Amino acid sequence: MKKITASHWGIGIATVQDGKVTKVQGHPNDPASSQINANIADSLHGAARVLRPAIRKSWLEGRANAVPRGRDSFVEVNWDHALDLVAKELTRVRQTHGNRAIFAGSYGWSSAGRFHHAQSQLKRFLNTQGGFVRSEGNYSYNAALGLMPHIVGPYRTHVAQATRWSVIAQNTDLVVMFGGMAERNTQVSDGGVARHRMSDNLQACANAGVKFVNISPLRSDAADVLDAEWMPARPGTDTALMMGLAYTLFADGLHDQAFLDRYTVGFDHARDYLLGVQDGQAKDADWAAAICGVDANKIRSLARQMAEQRTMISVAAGVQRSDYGEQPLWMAVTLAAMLGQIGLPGGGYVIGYGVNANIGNIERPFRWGTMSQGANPVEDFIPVAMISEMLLNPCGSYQYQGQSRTFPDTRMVWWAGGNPFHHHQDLNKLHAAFQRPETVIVNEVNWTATARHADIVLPVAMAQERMDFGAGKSDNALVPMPQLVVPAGEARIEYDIYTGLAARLGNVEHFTDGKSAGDWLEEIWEVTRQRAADAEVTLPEWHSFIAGDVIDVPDPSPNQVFLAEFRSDPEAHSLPTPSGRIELYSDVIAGFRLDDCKGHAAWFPPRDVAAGKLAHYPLALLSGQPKTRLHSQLDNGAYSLSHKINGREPVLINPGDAAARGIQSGDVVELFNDRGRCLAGARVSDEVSAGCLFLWTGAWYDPDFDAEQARDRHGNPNVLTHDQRTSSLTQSPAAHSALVEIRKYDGPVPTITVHAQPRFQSADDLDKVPEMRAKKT
Ligand SMILES: Nc1nc2c(c(=O)[nH]1)N[C@H]1C(S)=C(S)[C@@H](COP(=O)(O)OP(=O)(O)OC[C@H]3O[C@@H](n4cnc5c(=O)[nH]c(N)nc54)[C@H](O)[C@@H]3O)O[C@H]1N2
Ligand SMILES: Nc1nc2c(c(=O)[nH]1)N[C@H]1C(S)=C(S)[C@@H](COP(=O)(O)OP(=O)(O)OC[C@H]3O[C@@H](n4cnc5c(=O)[nH]c(N)nc54)[C@H](O)[C@@H]3O)O[C@H]1N2
Ligand SMILES: [Mo]
Repeated sequence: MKKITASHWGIGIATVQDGKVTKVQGHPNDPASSQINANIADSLHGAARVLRPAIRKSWLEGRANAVPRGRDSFVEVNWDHALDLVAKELTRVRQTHGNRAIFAGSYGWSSAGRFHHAQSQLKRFLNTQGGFVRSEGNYSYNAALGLMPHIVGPYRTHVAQATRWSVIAQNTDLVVMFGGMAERNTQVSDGGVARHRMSDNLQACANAGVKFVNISPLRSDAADVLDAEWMPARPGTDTALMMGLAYTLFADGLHDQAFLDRYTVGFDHARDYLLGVQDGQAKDADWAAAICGVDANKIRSLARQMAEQRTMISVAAGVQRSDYGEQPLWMAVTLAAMLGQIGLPGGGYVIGYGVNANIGNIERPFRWGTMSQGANPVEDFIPVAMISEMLLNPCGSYQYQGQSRTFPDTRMVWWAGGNPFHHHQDLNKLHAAFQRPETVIVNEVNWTATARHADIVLPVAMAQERMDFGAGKSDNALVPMPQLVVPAGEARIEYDIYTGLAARLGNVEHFTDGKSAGDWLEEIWEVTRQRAADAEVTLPEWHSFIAGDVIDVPDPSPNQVFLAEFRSDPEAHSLPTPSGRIELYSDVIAGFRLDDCKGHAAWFPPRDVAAGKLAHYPLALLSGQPKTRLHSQLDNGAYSLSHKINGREPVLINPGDAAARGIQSGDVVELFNDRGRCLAGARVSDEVSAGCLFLWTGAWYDPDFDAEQARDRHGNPNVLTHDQRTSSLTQSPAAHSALVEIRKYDGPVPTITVHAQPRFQSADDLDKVPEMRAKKT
């Protein structure tokens, strides 16, 4: 039997046999379906599923710190026991410390589906129980979220307005890509993507003769079809390179003064900085070349080409996921403003092309229905990437958006639908931070490292084990997601878990509104249908939709040009900035008087470099998104495993760097710095520039606590990254700025343990636990 399913990476057609999904293929109407589908079957029925509720042994024994979280064994219990424990613990924490002691930011992508969205379910439940401390922002483009409103406008709105690729194919001569445009990342879109259009759109650009320059440590960040000129710069030096370009424009009189006068404020500050009026340092092409490693003549020549032609400046989100990540964004806007092409078809800048399948390709014509999360009585939040800082510094102070704020005193952490031991930086620090709370609850489908750091693990159903519908946040399709198989073991849908908890806590109606999961689905669909009708789109009723195929709805703005209206009339369509114009100098940010973000774009060397660490750790570690999976999801699936080397995640190393260390393709290698170490599998390739290593994110963290620095056996780059964040303006993650060294690993290659079940206590041992003796029947 074949049935439809949906994931963030696209629609799948699943073959279901004897109650199991045996294969998932792409939808026939998808021009470039994702191979990530090939991970689903093995992981869904895999050895790492959480099958029953489980409690950490020391916590259950009332000796919570006897064995650290992450190293302890677990005791499986029945659902009644687990839900009683959670209800009791939630009540205790609320009564003793108040709801501000509960952190449930719960950042993460979880899986597609409008209703069974893990974070929304958890938040709705906790909002009915007095609330929780949330997190603000994301790991994807947080510096943009925090900076752009000051200088041009809200980032999410703006990225949805990105100039379309069809417009670029028709109008653009030159696309200069800082951080490239990794096609592998356009497999994915938040909430789903029905048709993968990027390959066709890039092909159209190539056919039209658009020239591409790829400024990135990875040659493959530009699709082969583009035949891009590869101009690798040292990681973290894009701001300096852009300044060299900007200086050249100014020195040659190629900047558009009329545009600057009419549409921007503060160019004089940016110009003085470029000229070195205050610090005596001209930021010219020679200065830039010494920092970024690109030849000064190439920089000058590129600047002139950009001024002579219709040029689109593109900045990949990854570029801002680095030290002082606000600066390349601000400098890209400054450079684009100097070129004066902002708002023209195919000119100007876009930040975030390639960050998902749909940016510049498609948008949704109306908003989909959703289940209300209710209101959170707790107002407090933390910037998302301050999780370790918050746990390690209860009541400590920190800077954010010009404010001095105070961390809550967290006693309980609840995570549903995210994997912080995948996504956060400096995992040894996070491991220490996770020892601090009194209780950690994790809802998971698999025994990830995050589940292994919990006290209470609640097993949840995967997308194929529940009924839902898919609709991407920026996609123009609606996808039925019928239930394909029954949940593994005793796993439950999260709605039923919270219903059970709310019943124990005496306010079940508050959570359910008297509805079952099925009732909610029909209601959310009806809202979607109504909004469609308002947009003159007719959708079928629920029962025929869920039994049918994907439904495409129209693209609302196929020819959109970013900031075209502002350009046509900057008064009538002023920007939502303090001046209404593009702020190349921001009085607001200057007024914050921050050491790490001035009132205009400025150059700051990456922190590890500035600290002199190159002497010991000469290689820059990049850790972008993996081609073979979504983050850490389904890492134990066939496609993900097929790319591993001797069971480890592949790390790309340039032939020169490999030869200098006696490393060959296929070797198990050890990457290390003063924060941590991990094993990986070497892939020697001139696809990565000299001086750089590229290790994909998402191999499940598998620490060997008996080894030096709790070496990770598997190849998770976040044991090596730092947790210092971009700047005190936005406190964004800065994973791409880490220096490391690598060597061939000669020791015995350890077995990967994290793809199997954790250690459970045997029944004999259980009897020694008084609580368990009482519960055993
Ligand atoms: N070094 C480095 N680190 C990075 C990045 C980088 O570039 N470099 N990129 C960052 C970025 S951009 C992001 S977005 C983050 C991603 O970080 P995350 O979003 O945390 O990563 P995922 O692997 O998607 O985690 C989702 C988890 O939810 C679980 N899950 C799936 N469905 C459900 C469900 O229905 N219910 C529940 N309860 N759980 C479910 C999955 O098993 C998985 O463990 O990583 C960041 N980390
Ligand atoms: N297959 C797949 N696709 C995905 C995801 C996934 O997990 N798997 N995750 C999705 C998510 S949540 C996000 S946020 C997006 C991320 O999308 P991006 O942020 O665009 O992706 P990254 O891979 O982090 O970074 C892109 C490239 O930037 C380059 N880079 C890094 N640092 C620098 C630098 O300092 N200078 C320059 N010039 N280049 C640099 C790296 O070579 C890297 O390949 O991808 C999405 N798409
Ligand atoms: Mo992301």
